Amino acid sequence: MTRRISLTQYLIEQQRQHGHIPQELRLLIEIVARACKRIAISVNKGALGDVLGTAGSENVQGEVQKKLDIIANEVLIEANEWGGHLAAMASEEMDGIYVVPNRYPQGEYLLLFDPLDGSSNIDVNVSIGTIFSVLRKVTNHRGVGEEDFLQPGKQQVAAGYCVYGPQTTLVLTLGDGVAMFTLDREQGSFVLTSDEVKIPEDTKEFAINMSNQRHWDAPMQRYIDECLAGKEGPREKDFNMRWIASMVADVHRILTRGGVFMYPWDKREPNKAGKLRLMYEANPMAFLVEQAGGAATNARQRILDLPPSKLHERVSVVLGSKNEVERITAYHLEADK
Ligand code: P6P
Repeated sequence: MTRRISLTQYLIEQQRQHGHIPQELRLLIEIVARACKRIAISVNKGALGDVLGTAGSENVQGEVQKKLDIIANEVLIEANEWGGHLAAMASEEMDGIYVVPNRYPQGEYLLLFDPLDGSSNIDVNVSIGTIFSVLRKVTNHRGVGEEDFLQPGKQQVAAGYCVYGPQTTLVLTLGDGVAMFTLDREQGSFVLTSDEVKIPEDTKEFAINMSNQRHWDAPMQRYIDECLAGKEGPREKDFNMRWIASMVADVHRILTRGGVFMYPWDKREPNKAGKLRLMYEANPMAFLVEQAGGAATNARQRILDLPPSKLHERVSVVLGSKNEVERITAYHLEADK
């Protein structure tokens, strides 16, 4: 039975036991968690809070911004800019980086986030979430630029997400396993509800947007065809399918009971590696999944090893139960020979 301790107590105990959580990183995580609580309040208001619908603008991805995308982005910026733990922030909703204003002290961390992932689900009341990734500012020159963010995912010092669903749950890794904290609305604090998150190495559940099937490359077609063939096919077992179209919700299911999630390369956009963003979607989710005993690749290489070339770089994603990710990756490498 997991001890019901608060996020603060958990972080202080982690700091005391392992000594690998500097005070500034603990402060950063607590501030991000507080920002997620504020975002949850806006999300939960729905139609009562004039937060639904589109904002009448587009983000750097060319996607129509929802009102809640912008609200969530502003909450995260305002919560984190004054604390002195950050040098700069980067967001799916902003073209360039946000450097902490000179009126505040600059810290040694870089925070990246997708403030509200899955926002196409907002208006239909399906789970959405905030994804975040923390890097250390490695260069010691005074200024900070976009190039400081372009570090491979294995450099992350922390990563997590908050899923706004039937429960509001914060899922976090600091490089020593994965813990889940459920928001206790009476206390107003995140309470530890799982501290030994482990993804089963095998699964019978896959997550992919099947409507794109005709656009995938051959190895991905092969893998999905084998899953659909079930007991009568080469896998000799039946599979189930889930697709929430909210990465946070699909990944949360996988961290909770296993499964494999795929958003593969698609011939409609041959020059784009994939739909999902490397720096603030794939990297944090890959860190969490690996810390929970799973695997994460771009169908060929470990996601956390990929050297980013630009802030909003896209990537193909295959993540979850280790043996399925390895099979999919093997099919792609075999086809490349
Ligand atoms: P599709 C949400 O927009 C997102 O970035 C991920 O959260 C989700 O997994 C994916 O896109 C859904 O994409 O093409 O199925 O709508």
